[in-house]
Amino acid sequence: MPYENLLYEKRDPVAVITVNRPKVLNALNRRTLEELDAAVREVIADDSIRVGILTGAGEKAFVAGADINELAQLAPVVGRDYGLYGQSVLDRIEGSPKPFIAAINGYALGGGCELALACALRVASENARFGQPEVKLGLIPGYGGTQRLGRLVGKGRALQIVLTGEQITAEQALKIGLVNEVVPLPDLIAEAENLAKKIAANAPLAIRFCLEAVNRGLEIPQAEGLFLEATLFSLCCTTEDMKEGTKAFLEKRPAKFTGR
Ligand code: CO8
Repeated sequence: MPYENLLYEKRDPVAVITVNRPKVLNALNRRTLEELDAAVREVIADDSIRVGILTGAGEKAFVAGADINELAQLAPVVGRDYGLYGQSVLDRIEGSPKPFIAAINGYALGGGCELALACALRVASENARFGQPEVKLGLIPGYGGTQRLGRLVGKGRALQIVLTGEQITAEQALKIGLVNEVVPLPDLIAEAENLAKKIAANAPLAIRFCLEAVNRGLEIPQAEGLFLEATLFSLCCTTEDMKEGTKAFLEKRPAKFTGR
């Protein structure tokens, strides 16, 4: 798919996806959402890519939410379908066998904050601002904000963000665990790449199963989660990478993982 509203850059083993509508602060319209869907599939399908980085064009916004011009026109049934479609794109990011890192370079509001929440890790620049301002538009969050935010920062903090619609700073986001790190804006992509490369140095199947165990584990009782962990652990024991990883450690050399 030729991208009109995204930049897709391969820097093996990392792919950087940049939402590129800076005139509207990278707001997500339907076309952009479809392109994001395609780009995420591209990351997942490409064997040379191990981690995806999501960011926004310019120095002002990551993504300032769903495109309000489109939202204003939505009829109920279409609105529901559109909401479900957006959720499915973000679900694909969260459920991806390869981690995505949000490199948040400015406003992450509404659907933009929700996009960041769907990623495995979030690195923010000092000027980043977070919020779920939907209530100011007569709406509620529609791309998972009522669900993922509470799971990440706790119910009380999530409700404060969702009910007030107010923005919080990068430092406040760090304090409540909404982001993993805060760095100066010029260092943002380098730091996201740095994290990505640390992850990419590890065994790909182990990374995949960690994502699965943590994500699924949060949705099921702990006893079932522990059972899932044991099952995935044993699956790791069948991989060439586990043999290589343990052998390399004992031979005091770096492991060469192949993802098999
Ligand atoms: N959609 C469309 N256009 C936008 C958006 C947006 N979300 N955000 C900014 N823009 C546009 C502005 O209209 C403006 O355009 P123009 O230059 O033509 O006037 C341009 O971007 C620059 O913005 P501002 O002039 O407003 O810049 P400021 O620095 O003054 O303010 C803000 C920056 C605070 C980020 C401000 O632009 C703002 O509040 N934006 C809206 C943020 C928002 O409410 N986002 C949530 C949208 S709702 C949502 O995301 C729901 C997701 C689930 C959808 C489910 C579907 C069914």
